[in-house]
Amino acid sequence: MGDAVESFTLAADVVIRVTADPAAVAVAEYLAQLLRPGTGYQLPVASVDAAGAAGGIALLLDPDAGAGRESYRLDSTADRLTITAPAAAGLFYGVQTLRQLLPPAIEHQTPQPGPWVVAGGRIADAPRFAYRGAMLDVARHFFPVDEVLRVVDHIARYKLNHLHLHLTDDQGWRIAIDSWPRLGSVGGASQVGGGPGGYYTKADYTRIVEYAASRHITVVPEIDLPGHTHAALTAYGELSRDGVAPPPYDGTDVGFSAVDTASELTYAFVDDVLSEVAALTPGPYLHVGGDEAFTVPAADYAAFVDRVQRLVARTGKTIVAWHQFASTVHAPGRVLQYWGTTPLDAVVADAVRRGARVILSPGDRAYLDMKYTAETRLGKDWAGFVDVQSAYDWDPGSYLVDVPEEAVLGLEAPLWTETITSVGDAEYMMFPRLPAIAELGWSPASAYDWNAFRHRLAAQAPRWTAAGIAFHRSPEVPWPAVVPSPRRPGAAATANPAELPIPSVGR
Ligand code: TNX
Repeated sequence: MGDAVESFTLAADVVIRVTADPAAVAVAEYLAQLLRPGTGYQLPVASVDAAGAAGGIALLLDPDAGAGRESYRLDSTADRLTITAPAAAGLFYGVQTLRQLLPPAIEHQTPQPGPWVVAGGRIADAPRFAYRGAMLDVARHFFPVDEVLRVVDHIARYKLNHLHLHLTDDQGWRIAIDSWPRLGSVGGASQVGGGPGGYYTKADYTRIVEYAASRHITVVPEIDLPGHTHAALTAYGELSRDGVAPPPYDGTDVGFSAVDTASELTYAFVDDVLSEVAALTPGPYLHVGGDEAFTVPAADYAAFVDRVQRLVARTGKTIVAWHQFASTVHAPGRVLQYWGTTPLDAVVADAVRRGARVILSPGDRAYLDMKYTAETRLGKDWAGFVDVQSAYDWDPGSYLVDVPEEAVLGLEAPLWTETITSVGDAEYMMFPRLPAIAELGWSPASAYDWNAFRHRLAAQAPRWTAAGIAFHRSPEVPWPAVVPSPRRPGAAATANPAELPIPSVGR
């Protein structure tokens, strides 16, 4: 790779050719939309079967190509750039790699001079983990649909494939439920700091789900139970232990609330809510929280979990819960999300022996709401300060003692929003840690290399700036002194030529 003679140059008349398959054509249209603003080119999409020149860009489905539906191959030669994959998901990740191979100016929303050169060579690529996620807490502060879609685009850029939405908490209930309509209208009308809150209608939620699906991202909805339910109680006091609806809560304490686990009405409520959310959600997972139910006695908690696990099973979904579920009875297929800060958790290891799988979100590694340093204006510090090296320098596959890699479904970076009030704040906490977590999810452990990573990460900065993302300029990363402006026509054009083969960030 890197021989200038072999490079592919995106010319003004380039056509994107694609296998005649609806999902593949959608990826080709997505690629055209990515490239049109910065290049100013028309970039028509045509079938590979159509007559005409064979050059340009081709996205090809080939059932025999690659290793798994998310894998792809990218071949760059002087007259053709080809992405080949067994499924549309792989084509989509190949497109994200192509985007990284193009000059950063491609991220601008107005035409730039180019030239649009991709170094020649072949990349064969596939993810390490099946579950690569990010979480947005829309309960502590509400984020309108358009802002969630912007976050979806950020996570798509780094080949993450799940968006976990923390839809309910003490400070707000954010999803319309037809059978319990006051959850949205009353439970949604609050947030941390006393703002107006808000909630997603079913159409809003579906818009998020469909937009995410168009980026090969599965939405994982979370209804947090039995704690973190104060907002639900403001709407339906009969679900609480004293039967009285409390006033809304706009503080940031945790662990004080719970539904009445002894009441049959609670199970009718849980059944209705989970059924409606499951029906709206095409993805396989339903997250039911389970964290910090400090006011529920252990025996009551265990009995509640047993019933809720059965209710989720009836929806046909796979249950996900925070790792506090680990002590309770096993349910087939259940997934525990680990947010502890120590690799040693005998209860989780035991749950894994009984058949649970895990998603890794260690608080001191993967939590995007932890401050980078003591000076960080936003965030919390209960799990410590998490700058980029801490976020990057660990191995999800071998992190938990007595938990084999086969039990690790993947990892997720959660962004809790007690202190995050805008999408700009969210971006500041995500960048540059989100790409660090994404690389751990995608690349083989043999490719983890902090020193190489921080250089590739530095090269991403102009892309973020072009996309309007204000990021944390961590002193651990050798950022370019000045963010380069779009190159002069005819200037040398290379895409990280010295650094291939390299993992998901900054190919
Ligand atoms: C713990 S992590 C929580 C959340 C908070 C977060 C803040 C987890 C399952 N529960 O309720 O928002 O810490 O960092």
